[in-house]
Amino acid sequence: MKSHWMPVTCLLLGSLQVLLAYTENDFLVNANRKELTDSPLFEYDNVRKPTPTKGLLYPRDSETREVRSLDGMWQLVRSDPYDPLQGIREKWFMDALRKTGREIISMPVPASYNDITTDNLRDHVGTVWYERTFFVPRSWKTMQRTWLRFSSVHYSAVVWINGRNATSHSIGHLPFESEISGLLSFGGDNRITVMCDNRLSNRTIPQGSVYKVATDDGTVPIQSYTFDFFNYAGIHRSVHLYTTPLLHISDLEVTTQLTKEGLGRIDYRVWLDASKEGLQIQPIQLRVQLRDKDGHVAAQQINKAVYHGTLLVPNATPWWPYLMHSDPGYLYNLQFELFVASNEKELESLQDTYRLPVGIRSLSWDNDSLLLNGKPLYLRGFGRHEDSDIRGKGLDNALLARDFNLLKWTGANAYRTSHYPYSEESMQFADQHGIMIIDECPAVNIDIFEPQLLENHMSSLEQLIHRDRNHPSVVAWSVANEPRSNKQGALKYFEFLVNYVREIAHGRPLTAAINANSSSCHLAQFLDIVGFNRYNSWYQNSGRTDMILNLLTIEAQSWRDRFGKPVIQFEYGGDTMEGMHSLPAFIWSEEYQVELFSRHFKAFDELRGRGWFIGEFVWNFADFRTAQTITRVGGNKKGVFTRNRQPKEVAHILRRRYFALAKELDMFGLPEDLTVYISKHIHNEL
Ligand code: GCB
Repeated sequence: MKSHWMPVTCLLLGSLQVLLAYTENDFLVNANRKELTDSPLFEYDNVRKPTPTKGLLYPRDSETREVRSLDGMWQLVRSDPYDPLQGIREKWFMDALRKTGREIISMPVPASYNDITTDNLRDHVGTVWYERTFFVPRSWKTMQRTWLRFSSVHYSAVVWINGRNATSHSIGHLPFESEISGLLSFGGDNRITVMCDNRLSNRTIPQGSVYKVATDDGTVPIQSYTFDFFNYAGIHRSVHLYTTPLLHISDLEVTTQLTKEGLGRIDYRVWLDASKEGLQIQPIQLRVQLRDKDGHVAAQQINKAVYHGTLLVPNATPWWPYLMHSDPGYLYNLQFELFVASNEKELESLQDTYRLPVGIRSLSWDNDSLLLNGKPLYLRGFGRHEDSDIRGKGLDNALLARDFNLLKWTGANAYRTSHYPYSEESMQFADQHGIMIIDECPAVNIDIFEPQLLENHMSSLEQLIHRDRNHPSVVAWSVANEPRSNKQGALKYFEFLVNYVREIAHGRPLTAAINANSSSCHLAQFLDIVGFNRYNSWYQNSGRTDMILNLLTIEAQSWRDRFGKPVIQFEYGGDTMEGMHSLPAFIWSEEYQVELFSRHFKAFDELRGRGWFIGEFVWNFADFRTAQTITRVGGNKKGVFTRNRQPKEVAHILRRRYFALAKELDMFGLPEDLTVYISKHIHNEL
């Protein structure tokens, strides 16, 4: 049995380390990024690999566990941007935040805090403090442990329960948790306080900088970053309390395979964890049962004192992507039950149960293709953002459901989680609907390569892979988006990074979205699939849709010739104001977006014929908010859908292409509403 019980002293040490990161120096040295871009070349021999994360199973009810949501209305206090650590010095966590005398703002969780109020909280730099109270029943005190789990706080967080430090974490979009049994008042009211810091530095993932500017009202700190989306912050995803028994199943890992004959194979590994009292409990056996959608047992295994094994599933129902099978996204339920010796001699009692949805499929790749269940894939989809009006990057189930309906309406079969890990709920949705995911870590636009950045970058990938490794929908890990990979410093940095990620890749190929040229990129040589972003007839040759076909096919071929790997275009597109029309097409008009897409389609078809071009991804699924710049009208407008999730003209064209591909590649029938009646003589057909 492997225990990762962590004494409170350790937790405190962890928090202290996070707090130490918040010295003024750490941020203000970034003021002059230009100077730092010419940093020396580093050796990475002494770089520490991240300590593997543990636990963090998605909180699920079972006969041995309870889950409570702490979502709802919290209270927020903002710190002085000139003095972000005041609350730490003055110990604001020791009492209710209203005692600070500062303005209390009602703040929904989950949500970004930026677009909720009507004042400049939107552009706040530094820390904000969240607080709420909650009740814990008396019954939770005995025979179980209580855990506190955050699905994501951006960028970093320190958490206190009833004034005592509970946990801390940095890097947004990733979950963290901690046992809080020793900090709670059972049968009473409890207070949770969270300090959230949105400041980015040269060493955060992603990078950014804080510098001071002189304004009419004095000097103020400003945050700047090169990535093209708003740095929303706050408690972005759900907060849960959950209970486990004193000895419980703390972590699970599954890998699956499917043979040509239809035999499914599931290899699993189970980790147990015990509190001090739980160490006395004797595990007797582990029962692993695979149940199909109707609840029938498809395979099972009973292990005594062994916590890994293999289930064989004859005539398995495979997991298939959307539009590759009539029943896509088939999931089994894999049930883990831990039995222990009960008080009465020789009897066993159920100690813990956890159920994990599992899709059975094989994933493999070679120098030409990516294959699922032995079939070469052609990925057609989007780069996206978790972004919406008012909520910012806050999880919103209505938005999630709408987005998946739109994805399926367009006939897409994949998307990239540009440029950070998306919510766990969206990963579950992708599994259920058969949408394939290129799973990206938050390393967007990194450009100052150095050892501490590398440590954080590795950690972001370790946390991402640990969180998502059991999802059948994940078909590749993306290690970065548009790093400055033409710089000399990128070579050793990425060699080290990719070697590390290979050790933990859990059966997925590695890719990245690259914007350097094939001749100067130092990253692509380490990848399994080469992904590039290119804005032909937008950022280059603006207005010239007659300059796409040649340039694009020549570039894709150059990636292929240099690296000999499968190639994907991860981004192409152009900003488009909904409702703006122009004949002939003019940039920013809906007609221009249609023409630009259509020319790309032609290039993609030419490339598909060459046998190694395996995917096309539009930038972007929907319009999204960015920082304020003169090149963005209310945000980035490259969406096929508006920020409100309504189609631009191009959405109908893209839909026709994606369904045409489904028909051509997987013999799928076309939806009836794909074409409209025109006349007896003109068939608006595919
Ligand atoms: C890119 C970036 C993406 C931007 C996009 C654009 O290359 O990867 O984050 O939003 O270009 O629209 O400029």
